[in-house]
Amino acid sequence: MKLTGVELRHIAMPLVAPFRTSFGSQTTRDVLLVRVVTDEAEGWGECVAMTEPLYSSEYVEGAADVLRRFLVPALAAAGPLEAQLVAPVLEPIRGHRMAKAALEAAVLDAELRATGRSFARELGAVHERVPCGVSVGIMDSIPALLDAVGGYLDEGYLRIKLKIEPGWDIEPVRAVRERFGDDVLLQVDANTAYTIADARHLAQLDAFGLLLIEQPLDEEDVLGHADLAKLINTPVCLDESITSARSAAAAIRMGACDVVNIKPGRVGGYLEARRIHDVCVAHGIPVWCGGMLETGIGRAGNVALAALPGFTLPGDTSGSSRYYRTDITEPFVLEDGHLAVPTGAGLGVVPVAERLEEVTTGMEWLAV
Ligand code: OSB
Ligand code: MG
Repeated sequence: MKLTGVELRHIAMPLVAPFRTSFGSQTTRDVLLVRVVTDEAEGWGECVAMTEPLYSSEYVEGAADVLRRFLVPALAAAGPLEAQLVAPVLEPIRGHRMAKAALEAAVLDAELRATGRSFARELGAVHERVPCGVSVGIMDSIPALLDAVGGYLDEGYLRIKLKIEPGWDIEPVRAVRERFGDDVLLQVDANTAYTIADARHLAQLDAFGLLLIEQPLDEEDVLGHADLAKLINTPVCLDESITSARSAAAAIRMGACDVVNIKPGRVGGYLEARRIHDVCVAHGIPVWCGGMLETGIGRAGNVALAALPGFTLPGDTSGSSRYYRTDITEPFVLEDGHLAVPTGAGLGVVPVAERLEEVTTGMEWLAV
């Protein structure tokens, strides 16, 4: 394929309810979409960077800047366009994995559309539908939390993840267990809000039979997670710390994770996400597909990835309605706690033009 140009499109998507984590509260999701146009087809990618650099160092305007100034020019200068070559071509530019992932996804989508293959087929999916969990934000009160969890269970979600932080951890977990019973698949996500000094406190979670505790400590504190894993019985899962197949291999060898959350956007793309999956499978480490409040564009790819054989735990692959009243694509709808893996060429979904116009806040065309 030959690259014709790249569109960077900013959209603002109102969330159905505020989403609060240990790093902040959000009411709107600002998303950067990348549209790659080639001589054969066009493709879409969604950048998972958030408005502010609070989950990771990347943020929407920073991602747009590095795409405009460095990534797109490097790709344009590289000769024939091929998804497998995007990461190697961009490798000299350090970091910026979320920006790189969006560009690679768009190229992969274009390539697969041109050849009529799906993301699922290309990545090695083995299931036609994937079981879905839901990530439940920090609430103002326990009754509000129980209402929210009860609503999601009624909708059919097969696993509940509670966001936790110091002051909102043991009691909310206890309350959910008491109300909904021991059979509910339940896990927690701290988004780095604790230190190793909290080990004894976190060991109180052992009583509740959680599937895992996600990223309790700092992104760089992989060794701390290995120490913590020896002090608590709840399996330790890494999210923020896993940035590549190499970092996953090191974390596993160190004993820092029993489980891995794979987010394609965080690790530089779907192809690196598959390599992380392969490393984890080889080590007997279960993986699940994380989320970053994606629109239907990112969700389509995530659902395809979640259908690989090593994804043995339900992911944060919720239905569109968990996040948005109106998605930019045809909505992903939960059926019996599952989402169907798209089968069409490429991502199998495209933005609905009128809907996209409604939410667009800025657009820029990078001609090649
Ligand atoms: O840590 O998994 C996380 C959302 C934004 C940033 C980080 C995280 C999350 C979620 C929600 O937990 C996942 C989702 O449903 O998309
Ligand atoms: Mg997380």
